[in-house]
Amino acid sequence: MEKTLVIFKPSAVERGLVGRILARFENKGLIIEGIKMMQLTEEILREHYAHLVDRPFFPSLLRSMTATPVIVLCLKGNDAINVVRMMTGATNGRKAQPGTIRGDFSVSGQENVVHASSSPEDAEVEIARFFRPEEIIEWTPAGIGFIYEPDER
Ligand code: IDP
Ligand code: MG
Repeated sequence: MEKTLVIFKPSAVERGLVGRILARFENKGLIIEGIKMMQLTEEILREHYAHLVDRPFFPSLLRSMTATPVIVLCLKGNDAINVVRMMTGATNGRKAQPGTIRGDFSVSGQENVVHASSSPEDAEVEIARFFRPEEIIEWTPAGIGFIYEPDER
């Protein structure tokens, strides 16, 4: 099964949305294999958002992402990267579909409450960026047969 990296951004932590957003991923059947709180730094954000460092909004994004601690998660599931991106919705909360996390909890292009890996290559690099290997716990819920049929696991 795939693993993906999710960040509950300061816009989620500060607004007290952590429990409600986490519940959506649990309700969906995604399996939590890593979860911790951490304070992001400019150094790690320059890596994580390397594709954006030259954009005019990057200083603002840096301020936003370091404003409070964040919660990072590693979620596991069949096609988890795509499933989580679909649940996350479009980048800009004003354009994200209602029913998605950003569509329901955000009205901003920057303060959009969650990050989610966008490809298998990104997911692998991002999990290694935010978690030490021993912080990812491989496990299978006892009720896995009620989440997936055998061929889907
Ligand atoms: P994504 O988070 O949907 O993958 P990216 O283009 O990778 O979108 O951008 C990363 C983050 O940078 C966004 O989630 C958002 O917080 C911020 N961002 C992206 N574009 C803009 C913008 O035009 N203005 C302000 N912030 C932006
Ligand atoms: Mg992205």
